[in-house]
Amino acid sequence: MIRLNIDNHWLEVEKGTTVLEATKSLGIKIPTLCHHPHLDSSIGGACRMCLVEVEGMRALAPSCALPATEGMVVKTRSKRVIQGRKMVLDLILSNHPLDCMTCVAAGNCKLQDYCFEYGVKDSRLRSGDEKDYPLDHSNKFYFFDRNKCIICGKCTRICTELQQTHAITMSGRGFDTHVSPPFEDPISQSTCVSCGNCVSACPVGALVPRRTERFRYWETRKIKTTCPYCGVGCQMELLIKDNKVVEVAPSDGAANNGMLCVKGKFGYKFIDHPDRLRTPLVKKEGRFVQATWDEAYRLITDKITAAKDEFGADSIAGFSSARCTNEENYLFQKLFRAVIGTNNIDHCARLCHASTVAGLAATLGSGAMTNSNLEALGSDLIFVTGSNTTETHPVIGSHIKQAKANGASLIVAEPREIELAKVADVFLQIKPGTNVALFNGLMHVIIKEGLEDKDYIRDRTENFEELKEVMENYSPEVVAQICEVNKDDLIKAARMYGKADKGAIYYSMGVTQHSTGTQGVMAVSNLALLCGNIGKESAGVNSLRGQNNVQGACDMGALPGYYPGYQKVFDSKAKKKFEKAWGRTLSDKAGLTITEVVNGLDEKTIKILYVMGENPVVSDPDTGHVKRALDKADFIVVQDIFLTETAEYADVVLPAAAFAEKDGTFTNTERRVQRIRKAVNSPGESKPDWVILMELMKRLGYGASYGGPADIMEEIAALTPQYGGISYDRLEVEGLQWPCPTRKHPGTKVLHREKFDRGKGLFKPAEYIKSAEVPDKDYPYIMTTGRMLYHYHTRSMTKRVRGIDALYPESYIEIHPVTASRLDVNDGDKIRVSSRRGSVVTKAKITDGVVEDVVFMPFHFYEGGANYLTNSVIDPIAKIPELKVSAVSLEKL
Ligand SMILES: Nc1nc2c(c(=O)[nH]1)N[C@H]1C(S)=C(S)[C@@H](COP(=O)(O)OP(=O)(O)OC[C@H]3O[C@@H](n4cnc5c(=O)[nH]c(N)nc54)[C@H](O)[C@@H]3O)O[C@H]1N2
Ligand SMILES: Nc1nc2c(c(=O)[nH]1)N[C@H]1C(S)=C(S)[C@@H](COP(=O)(O)OP(=O)(O)OC[C@H]3O[C@@H](n4cnc5c(=O)[nH]c(N)nc54)[C@H](O)[C@@H]3O)O[C@H]1N2
Ligand code: SF4
Ligand code: SF4
Ligand code: SF4
Ligand SMILES: [Mo]
Repeated sequence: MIRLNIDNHWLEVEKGTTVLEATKSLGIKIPTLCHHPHLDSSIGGACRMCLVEVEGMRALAPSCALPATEGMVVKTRSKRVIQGRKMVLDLILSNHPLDCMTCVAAGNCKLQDYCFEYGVKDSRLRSGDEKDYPLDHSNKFYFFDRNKCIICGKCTRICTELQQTHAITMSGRGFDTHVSPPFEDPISQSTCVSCGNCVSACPVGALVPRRTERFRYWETRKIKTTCPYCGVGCQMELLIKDNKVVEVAPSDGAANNGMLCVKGKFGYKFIDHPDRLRTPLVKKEGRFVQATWDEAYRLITDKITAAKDEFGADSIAGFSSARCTNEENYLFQKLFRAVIGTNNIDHCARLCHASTVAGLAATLGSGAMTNSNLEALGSDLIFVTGSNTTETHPVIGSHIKQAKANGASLIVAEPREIELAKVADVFLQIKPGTNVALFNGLMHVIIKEGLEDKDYIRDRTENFEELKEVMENYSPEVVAQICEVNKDDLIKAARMYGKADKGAIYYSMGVTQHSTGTQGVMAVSNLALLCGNIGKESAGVNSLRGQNNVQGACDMGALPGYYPGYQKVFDSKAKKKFEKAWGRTLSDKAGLTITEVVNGLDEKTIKILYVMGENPVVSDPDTGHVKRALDKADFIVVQDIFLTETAEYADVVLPAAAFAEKDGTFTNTERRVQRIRKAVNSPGESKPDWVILMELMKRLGYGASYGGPADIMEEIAALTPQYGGISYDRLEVEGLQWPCPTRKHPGTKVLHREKFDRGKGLFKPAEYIKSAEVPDKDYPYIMTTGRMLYHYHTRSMTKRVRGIDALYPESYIEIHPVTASRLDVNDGDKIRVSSRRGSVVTKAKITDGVVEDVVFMPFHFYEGGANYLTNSVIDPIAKIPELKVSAVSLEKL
C-alpha cells in the first residue's frame, strides 16, 4: 500500500493506482475528456484536462497517467490547477465550432460542461479560420464530424485496445492530426463493425448516433437494463423521452465491462415500431380480426378445456421463450404442469444447447458455462471451436481478442475462416461434422506426450483408463484425414492446450447442433478434464449460451423433463415437492421436445400448440415439414411482440410487451441473473407475458396472484436451490451468478472448484460417427448454417432496425471462388440451393473463408431461408437437430 496526501487528506491506495483513481475514493471530481476506466492508464494524458499540482514537481501533471507514490502531496483545486485547466479548454476551443445551440450532443458534451464549470466562453487563441470538413455519414448508425473532434484519441484507443477492431486510427501529424480509417476511406469502407463503443465514449459531438427522434439530453431519463439480444447479458441504459427509447448507452456491468455491440447499441428501434401487435387477434374465416382480451382468453380456455377432456392433457404442448424473463418462463411451465397437467413444454434450447445440458450433466453434473465472461482476459490459452464469437457473442469476442493481444495463445477449430481464425496461432479448418474426431485427436497427442494433468486425473476424475483406450485409435494421421486438417497443426494445437496453465475452451453451435452433438460436448469435457482445466479461474468449458435468457429458461424448467432447477419430473421426491408447493397432482411422464411436438402435430397426436416468443416456421429445421405440421393443428396460440411467420398459422395471437416495457430478470451465459426494468409503456393493449399467463391460469381455475415479478422470483427462489438466495433487492446492486443458494451467498464465479456436482468428473469417451447426411452425386456440397453479426435469429426485431435491414436485407450463401467459377457464378448472382427437403433461391457471396466443397448460409431469412433445406434428423440423446450439416446441390439461375 502507498500513502499519499490529496487536498490535505492522507489516504492509502494500492500500488499502481493512479492519482485520478485515488481522488475518486475521496469523492473529488477531476475533469477528464480522454480518460476511460478500461483503457490502459499508462498511456493516458492526451487531453491534459485532469491536471493536478504535485509538491516538488515543476509542471502540472495529468492525474490519469500519474501513478501514486509514497508520500506524494497533491493539490487538485489550487489556483495553478484551475489556470492550467482553463488553458487546456482555451486551447481546445481555439478551433472548436461554437455551435452548442444546434449541436445534437449539447447536454451530453463534456467540453460544454467544463467550459460552463470553468467559465470559459470563448478562446483567446482563436485563429478565425473555421474548419469545414465534410461529415462522414457513411456508417448506417452514427456519423463523424471532424470539425468537432478534439483529438483526444479516446475513440481510436477504444477501437484498438477494447473493441480490437482497428477500424480507426489517428492519422496525420501536428495540426493535421485527425481520426480516420487507416486509408482515409469513409468509415463504412473500413473494418468497422458498428459496435458504437467509440460513439458512446466520445466526450463531444464528433461521433454521434444517427437519430430518428429530435431530443435534448436534458429532456431524457435513464433506465438501467439488460440487452434483449444475446446471452452475453450486457448492461445498458435506455434513454427515454416521452415514452420512447431514443438512445442506448452502455453501462459498466460485470458481464460487459462497459461495452456493447451493434445490436445492443443501435438495435432498439423495433420497440416502438408501427408493426408492434397492439390488440389480441382472432382468426375468422382465414383472416385475423381484432378481439378483446376477454374474447381471446375465453377462446383459449375453452379450447384447452375441451382438448383436455377429449384427448387428455398430453395432447397440448407449449413452446416457452428464451427471449422472455425468468419469471415468465417459470409461469409458463407452471401453467402447463400444474394447471393444464402436462410436461409438454420445451423451448429453443432444444435447437441450441440441449447437447450441452445432456453432455455436461453426464460428465460434470451441471450443464452450464463453468466460468465467467471477463475471465477470458486472464487466460493464457483460448481454444475457440464452433463459436463465431466476434459475431455472435461480440463483447466476449472482443475480450478474447484482448487476451490474445496481451499475449494469450489462440486456437480456432472451425470450418470457416472466421475473424478469430485470422488472428489465431493455429487455425484448424475442419470439415463440418468431425468435431469428435478432432477432440479425440487432440487428446491422443496429449496422452501420448504425457501432457495430461496426472494429479487432477487421480484426485478429481474417474474412468480415465477407458478414455485412454478409446483415444488410442485417434492418431494424428487418422484424425487429419477425417477432419481434413494438417497433421502438424493438430499436434501443435494439442501441445499448446496440453501445456497451458489456464486453458479455456469456448464452444457453441458448431459443437452442439449435430446428430452427435452430445458426444461432441462430452469430448470437449473430456479434453478439459484431461488437462485439469475445470474448476479453475480463466479456464473451463465455456458453452456460450445464445439467447438473452436461454440459460434462465432452462433453469426455470421450460424443459420437458425438468422442474425449475433441473429437478427431474420423474423423481418422486421432486414431484412431491412441487405438488405440495403448487397444490396440484403432477405428471411424472417426461414431456415432448420441440422436434417431437412438430412430429406430434403432423401425426395429429398433438392438438393444441401454444407458442410464446418463438418463431419455429423460420427457426426449426425442414420448414416444409414444420408448415405442414402446423397446418394440421386444431388450435394454435402465438404470443409475440410481432405478427411473425409462425403467428400467421395461429388461431389466436396475443400481443406481448417487449423487454423495455416490463420488469423481470434474464440469466446470461455466465449464470448471472440480472434485472430488466420497465422504461416505457407497451403499445396499445399489449401486456407483459407474465400478466397474460397469470390471467390465463386464473381463468383455467387456478388461483395465481402475484403482485409483480418480484413476487414470482420469491416463489422461484423457494423452489429452485440454485436461485435460493436471489431476490430483487439484492439484484438492485449487481447481478448474481448462480449457484446462489442462500441470502448471504455471494454467488458463484467458477463452477466445480472443489468438487463436481456429480462428485468426480467423469470421462465419457465418445467415438466419431459421421454426420447423418454426407455429400453424394446428387447433393455434392456440405451446407452448414449459422449467424451473422447484424441479424438476430428470425429477424423479427433486427429487420425492423433500419440500418441493419439496409446492410443485410436478404439471404445469401457463402461459396468458395473455385466452386463459384465451376458453376459460372459471380458475386451477387442468384443461385438455387436444393436438398432432399426443399429448394430455395438465394444470392451467391463469394469468399475464400469456406473451402471448396463447403457452403454456409445464415438462417435468419424466411425468403430463401436455410431451414427449407436443413435436416431434421436428431441426436438421440439430446434430441437436437443436425442444423450444422446437410447435403445440398447448387445451380446457377
Ligand atoms: N448476431 C447474432 N448473435 C447471436 C445470435 C444471432 O442470431 N445473431 N443468436 C444467439 C444464439 S441463440 C446462439 S445459440 C449463439 C450461437 O453462436 P455461434 O455458435 O457462435 O453461432 P453459429 O453461427 O450458429 O455457429 C458458430 C460456428 O460454428 C461453425 N461450424 C459449423 N459446423 C461446424 C462443425 O462441424 N464443427 C465446428 N467446430 N464448427 C462448426 C460455423 O462455421 C459457425 O461459424 O449466438 C447468439 N448470438
Ligand atoms: N438452420 C439453423 N436453424 C437454427 C439455428 C442454426 O444455427 N441454424 N439455431 C437454432 C437456435 S440455437 C436457436 S436459439 C433458434 C432460435 O429460434 P427462435 O427462438 O424461434 O427465434 P427468435 O427469432 O429469437 O424468436 C423469438 C420470438 O420471440 C419474440 N419476442 C421477443 N421478445 C419477446 C417478449 O418479450 N415476449 C414475447 N412473447 N415474444 C418476444 C420475437 O419477436 C420472436 O418472434 O433457432 C434455431 N434454428
Ligand atoms: S472523435 Fe471524439 S473520441 Fe475521437 S478523438 Fe475526436 S473527440 Fe476524441
Ligand atoms: S463503431 Fe466500433 S468498430 Fe467502428 S470505429 Fe467505432 S469502435 Fe471501431
Ligand atoms: S454482445 Fe450480446 S448482450 Fe451485448 S450488446 Fe451485443 S447482443 Fe447485446
Ligand atoms: Mo440458440
